[in-house]
Amino acid sequence: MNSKQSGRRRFLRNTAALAGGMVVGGIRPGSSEDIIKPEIIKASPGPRPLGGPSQYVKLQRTGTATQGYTPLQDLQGIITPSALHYYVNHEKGDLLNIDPQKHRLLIHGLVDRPLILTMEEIKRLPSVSRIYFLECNGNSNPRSIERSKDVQEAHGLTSCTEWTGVWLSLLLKEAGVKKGADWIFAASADSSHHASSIPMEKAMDDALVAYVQNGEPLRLEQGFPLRLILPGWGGRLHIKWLNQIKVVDEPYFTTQDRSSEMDTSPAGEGAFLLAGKKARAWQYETYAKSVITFPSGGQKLPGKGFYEVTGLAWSGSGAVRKVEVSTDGGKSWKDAQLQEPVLVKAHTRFRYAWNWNGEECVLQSRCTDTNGNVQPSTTETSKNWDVDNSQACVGVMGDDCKKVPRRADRAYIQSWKVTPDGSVLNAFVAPADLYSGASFHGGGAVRELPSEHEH
Ligand SMILES: Nc1nc2c(c(=O)[nH]1)N[C@H]1C(S)=C(S)[C@@H](COP(=O)(O)O)O[C@H]1N2
Ligand SMILES: [Mo]
Repeated sequence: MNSKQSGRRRFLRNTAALAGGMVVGGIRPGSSEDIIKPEIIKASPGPRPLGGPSQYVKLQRTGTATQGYTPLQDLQGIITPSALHYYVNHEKGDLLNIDPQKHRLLIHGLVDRPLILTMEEIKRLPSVSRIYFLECNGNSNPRSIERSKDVQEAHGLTSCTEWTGVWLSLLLKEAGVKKGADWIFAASADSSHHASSIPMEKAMDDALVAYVQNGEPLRLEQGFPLRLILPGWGGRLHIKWLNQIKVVDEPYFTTQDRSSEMDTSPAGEGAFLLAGKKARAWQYETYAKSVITFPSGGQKLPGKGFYEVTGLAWSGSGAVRKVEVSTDGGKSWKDAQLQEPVLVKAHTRFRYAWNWNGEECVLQSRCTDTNGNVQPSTTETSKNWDVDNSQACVGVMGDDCKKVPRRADRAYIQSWKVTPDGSVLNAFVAPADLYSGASFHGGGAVRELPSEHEH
């Protein structure tokens, strides 16, 4: 017996054991007659265009001109292919078409030596490649029962790729940061004038000025030819088409700083008033989070028996330490298997062997990160964030359950309900009265904040 066969036997034996001795669903005995001869496609002479998927593979970013969702349900491992990376582009969703020869990065402000760098000059510097996730602060925002039925539209504003570039700290040291310069202002030339304020501490820590994604130059949607990567921090800060870094002594309260990600929470230090409520200002790190990608909303299980439940977990403040899975709506939890590599500020794949008895059940996953942060249930979420949960909706989101949490409350545990016919549905449990239906960026009116600086 060759090792492949014995390996396969072992796999089937283990799987059968996991399934409690039941026959693994969907696997039948076969013979060589079962093998089908495929059609052969003639190779065309000369160089080929960018590789695309087989005609039988339908992978798609759903969404709109301004935001596109990664099809998490169709992917495995932890790397998001560049062409499927989620995107968020403000204003009309315009993309910049930049000639890299002409692109420049200006580093100025409170520095000893203002610099203007060409792409060539940036690429000559010592480089580094790291795998990091990005997550839009607006991710996991239930939109409507139609829009949030699957994991892609419910949680697909997150992706994970390998970025190559130079540490921002290297560029800042080259320019020489002056004393008292505690912030940077990072900007692009896009039509929405996307810009953000970032503390110097982060800029000097692991901020990356990236020009390569998964081994190839950045895709247009990801900010070709140059972007900022702020590992673990909310997506809106990762300025694409980066052309300016100004070293400053205080935050600039850009439109995005003001309108986007100040979170309503129990009063924190330096809180501002956001729509009449105290808001936690400068909440940068994304939360400990996970979601089951199989089985997930919109999928259908062919019948009872063995399934490998799988999904992704991540945390903006470190690595994933543990993922637990519940198949009974959170009554009991068991540890899932974390698949290597388990990287800091990267998606982590988890797997859980499950034998479905064919009865209705609710699947959930819960992430704990290396700092001890635990992903909250929706009820815990509303408690943590001091919001009224009295009209919470339980069960599959329906017309009577339109009120959903906003912003940071969105690290909640996702529930997928499996019905006896194998259908998988979004069984979201929503704290009520939190969401007005306004779009997530610039949704809430910001009050009593310092006014925006002139850039
Ligand atoms: N110049 C520019 N940078 C930008 C944006 C933008 O609209 N313009 N969108 C931001 C937001 S809100 C997010 S979530 C991330 C998304 O990065 P991606 O489109 O590469 O996924 O980019 C950020 N950087
Ligand atoms: Mo975003």
